Amino acid sequence: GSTTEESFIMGLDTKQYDAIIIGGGFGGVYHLHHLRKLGFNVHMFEAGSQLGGVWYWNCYPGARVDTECPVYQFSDSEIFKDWKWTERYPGRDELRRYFDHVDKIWDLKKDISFNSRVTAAHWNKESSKWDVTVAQNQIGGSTELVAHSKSILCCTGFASKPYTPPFAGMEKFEGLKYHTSEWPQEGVDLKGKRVGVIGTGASGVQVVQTIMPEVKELTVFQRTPNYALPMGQYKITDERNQEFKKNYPELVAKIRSTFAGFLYDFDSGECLKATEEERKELYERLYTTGGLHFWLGTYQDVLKSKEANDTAYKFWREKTIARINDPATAEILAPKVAPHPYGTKRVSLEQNYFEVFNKDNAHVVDEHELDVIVLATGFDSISGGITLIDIRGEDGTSLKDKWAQGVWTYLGMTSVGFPNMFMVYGPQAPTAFATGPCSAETQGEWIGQCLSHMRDQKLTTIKPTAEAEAEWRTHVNDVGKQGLFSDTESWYFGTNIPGKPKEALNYMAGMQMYKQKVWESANNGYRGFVMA
Ligand code: N01
Repeated sequence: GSTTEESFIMGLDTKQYDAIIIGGGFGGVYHLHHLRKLGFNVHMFEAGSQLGGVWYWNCYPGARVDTECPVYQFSDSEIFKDWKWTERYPGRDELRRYFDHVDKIWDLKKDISFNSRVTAAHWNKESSKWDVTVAQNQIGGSTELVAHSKSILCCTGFASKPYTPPFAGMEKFEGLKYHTSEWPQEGVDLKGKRVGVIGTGASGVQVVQTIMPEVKELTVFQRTPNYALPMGQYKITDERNQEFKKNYPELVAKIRSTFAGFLYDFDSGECLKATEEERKELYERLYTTGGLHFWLGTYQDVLKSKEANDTAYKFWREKTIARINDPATAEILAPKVAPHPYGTKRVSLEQNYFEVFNKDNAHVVDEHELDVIVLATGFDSISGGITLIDIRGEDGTSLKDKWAQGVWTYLGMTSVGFPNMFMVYGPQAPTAFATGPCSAETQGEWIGQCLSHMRDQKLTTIKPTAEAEAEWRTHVNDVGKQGLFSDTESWYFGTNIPGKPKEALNYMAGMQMYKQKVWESANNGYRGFVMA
């Protein structure tokens, strides 16, 4: 019989599936729904006790998305129909509620095991299936189960493996310390405390501006300034929600046509060809629009030419130092000489971050006595969440070992030696250069069609060829070397983790080019793959 019939006969109790999804964020949730709709027997394992992925774990004060609504959401109008956003950039709690709402509409929970961390996945040659080991935490202890599946989907997100640098003497610190992504779900009382925040990325900026009013003293340890832009937050009224809904098909079509899955694209002009006035006018408009417009909506050559880039940095710096009272502090937060080109590290959105440093009890420094340390020190990004799992392929080699000197994938979704393993929102795909939901849906449609094709053709395995994989790796890294990004040390290239090879972890040619590439393969008999 067909694969679905087989799974059905075996029954759920034997833990036999067509697909096991690892992780319940945007990627996992979309794939569970989509593959189930296509008739597959799918099950999700999620380490947390609720859906949301990063939006479950990152409950630190001020956690909020940097993508405005109605972009950071699924395109299904059934989901949007009875949902209302309250803010232009929704906060973490609202996003968590959104996941509960999605669960209600798509009826997901019946196929999810929570508090269930996938620790290993080994390809079983005899059965041509994955044996998946799951550690389940329940009240009264933890148990381990092994489930079997024809395919596995790593929907582990790009920021699921927190990174804490090995700070000398940290073990002697007697106060409380938390990494932002491991913040206690019940919260931490910071009132009257001397708090230190290490790291000024997106997480650090949000923590700093949020906890300032309650702490006694705030010390921010900055290694590199964050060229943060004003968020331009505002309330979303009922009327505005209605407008979104009325125009939703057009909005979705637009989102699906842009470079990064936003509602806007880079400006079509060229910075170096524009006059001083034209440039000023554009920068002013993008900056005051709020959000990431002054980054991903500006002239494209700003991210490619140093000369163009300098004009953007100068503009940003002037705007920023005007908000900081003390010139020495201003020089730390927005130095005269840019430490790296503008926008080549992730630009964050802030609400009153720079004003925090006008308070007498806030400092940016090096050494201090503290009660609480907030580790906003980032993640072993993009590949770290996948290699955290002991994944072993055809010849028993682990994916972690295969990737020790660099990431190898074909189309950012598959890897030689690991049949029927798909990665969603992982390395060598648009991932951090596209919005999460847009990536999830783009890759989900491809994976869904691929698995359906295999079912129709009665095929058991799909694996990429070594040539196709090598070609993709070269292409991804060639694209990564274009422009100014690769000159800057950042998690985009893995250089935030000591010993991690420097390489393009994202496919930076944009979502449209990515779609073209993946569908070119599918439409040509899954070129670059061997199916059997
Ligand atoms: O992590 P980061 P993050 N000594 O890696 C510093 C998404 N996100 O959690 O820049 C001293 O960006 C490090 O300094 P430097 C988003 O995509 C989104 O903030 O390496 N400092 C840096 O300042 C984001 O980009 C949202 O010099 C050290 C900081 O720690 C990604 O997740 C919210 C150090 C790490 O910043 C990661 O953001 C939050 C050391 N040894 C996250 N090691 C929203 O949508 C590291 N640092 C709003």
